Amino acid sequence: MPPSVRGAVGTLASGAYPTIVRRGGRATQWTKRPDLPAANAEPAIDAAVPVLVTWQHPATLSPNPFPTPFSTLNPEIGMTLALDETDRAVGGPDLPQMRKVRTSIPGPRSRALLERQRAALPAGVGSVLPVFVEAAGGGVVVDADDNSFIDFGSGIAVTTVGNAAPRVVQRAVGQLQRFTHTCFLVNPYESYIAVCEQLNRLAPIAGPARTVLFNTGSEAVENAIKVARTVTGRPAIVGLDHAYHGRTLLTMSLTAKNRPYKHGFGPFAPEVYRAPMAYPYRWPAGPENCAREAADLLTDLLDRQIGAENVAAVLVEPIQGEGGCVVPAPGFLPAVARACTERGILLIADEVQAGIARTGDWFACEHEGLRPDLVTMAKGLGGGLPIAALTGRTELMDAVPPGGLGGTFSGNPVACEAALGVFEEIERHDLRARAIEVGRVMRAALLDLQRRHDVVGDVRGRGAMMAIELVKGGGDPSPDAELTGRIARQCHQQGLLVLTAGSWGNVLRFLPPLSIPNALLDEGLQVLGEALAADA
Ligand code: PLZ
Repeated sequence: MPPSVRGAVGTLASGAYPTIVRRGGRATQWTKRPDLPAANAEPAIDAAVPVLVTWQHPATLSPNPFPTPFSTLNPEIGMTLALDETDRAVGGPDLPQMRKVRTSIPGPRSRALLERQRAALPAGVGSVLPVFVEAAGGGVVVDADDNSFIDFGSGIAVTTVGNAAPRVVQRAVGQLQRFTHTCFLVNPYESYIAVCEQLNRLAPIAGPARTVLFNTGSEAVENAIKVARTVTGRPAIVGLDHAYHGRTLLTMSLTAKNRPYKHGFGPFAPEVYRAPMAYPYRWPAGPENCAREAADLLTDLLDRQIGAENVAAVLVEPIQGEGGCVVPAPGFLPAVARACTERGILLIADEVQAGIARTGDWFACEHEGLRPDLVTMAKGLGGGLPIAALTGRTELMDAVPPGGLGGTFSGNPVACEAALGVFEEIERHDLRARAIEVGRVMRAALLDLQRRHDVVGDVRGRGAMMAIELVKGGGDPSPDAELTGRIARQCHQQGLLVLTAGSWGNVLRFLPPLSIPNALLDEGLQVLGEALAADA
């Protein structure tokens, strides 16, 4: 295999010309350039698509085409390319869109890598499915043994626009060539501002907004609380049962579930309180009473137990992710918002998982017309690169004095470009509409499964954020985590990547990338149906 270089290709500089261009599926057009020798040709490449290119440079054509260090080639070809001796797979939407299981799962290469992992990493780091990834894109994840999985996980709702999405890759690669880091606190750059401008425009905030960038969802939530405490001068933060907000001390304290997130890690941050979640399927007095009763319990917690004058903010996920795609009973969130407004308490919407087009709108808050004071986001924002944001009403965000918000890597320029690429992908492919369509297809299939299997206790979610809750069945709604684990494993064996969730580990959730082709979406749901039929 000749050495090759790989990268996002723009216009090729004259003097350097490719001899081979490989892209996953689509045909590459070739057009001759008169100034090049007839034997060579320059491909007219869709600038948005990353391709695998094998180069011959005029200076190095023979006898060995590749003696020149690539660092000297790079300026001439005008892009960042990595030497790739092994000719590995290229990800993105051109990856063959198919389910393919050709080894046991995990296969031999993944098992060998898992051995290395066990020898090098602590036991506390686990994986849902320990197949080691080589490439991903469209609706598939391809592993080191050349198995191709249908992706119903998106790396936990991150690659919403698709893995290695063309605009994300192209922008990130372009930025890597210019500069990789300055620290925005030292020298600013435009892309950071462009991301903030977009989020100020898109976020469901009433009136003018400001945005600050971070690296992780946890960090965004931490900073939302810093802002809320600064503005109100109050200490207490109220979260909800079944919530997940992160693994840092404060966000872990706000996370509801003990194992595996909190056990042994206390003492936790003080002034964190928890109200019941308006969880319709498990509300004792039935879903019809859920919103009102849950809102009453929240106000009782605020007024009687904590004292509203001590509460800085109420923190809610508009759809709970790790909690099992729990959509709050309709009316609950608006009631929470009213309760907050009446008491001078800020409402923070944690849109880290549900935001950025996943549920069919830019933000899940929009489904109930919610206008929170502060919104956190991460995951889908960077198309796979680590970036997070906090957007809030201007007068709140400006309350923190200069220097009070920041971080060495926060708003890294490569991640900012990736986020701009995400916005472009969402607009270009109308991905909000796509999320609604994906949700329609999934809901219909899941409701059908519920009709056929009484262990499917609940079907819920919005857009491309759907889940089923598995129970004992036969009228017994007790959670069945064992069954859930078995179904997940069976799906994995059959080449479908699904995630589990829920406070009792009995939820299967489905978060496909919006770039998934319909045929794969249907096939994935079919695999799930077969797994249920074989077990339940
Ligand atoms: N808020 C709503 O879903 C992250 C956690 C994966 P970070 N959820 C996935 C794991 O087990 O660590 C999440 C979330 C909501 C905050 C976070 C935290 O985001 O980027 O993982 O810090």
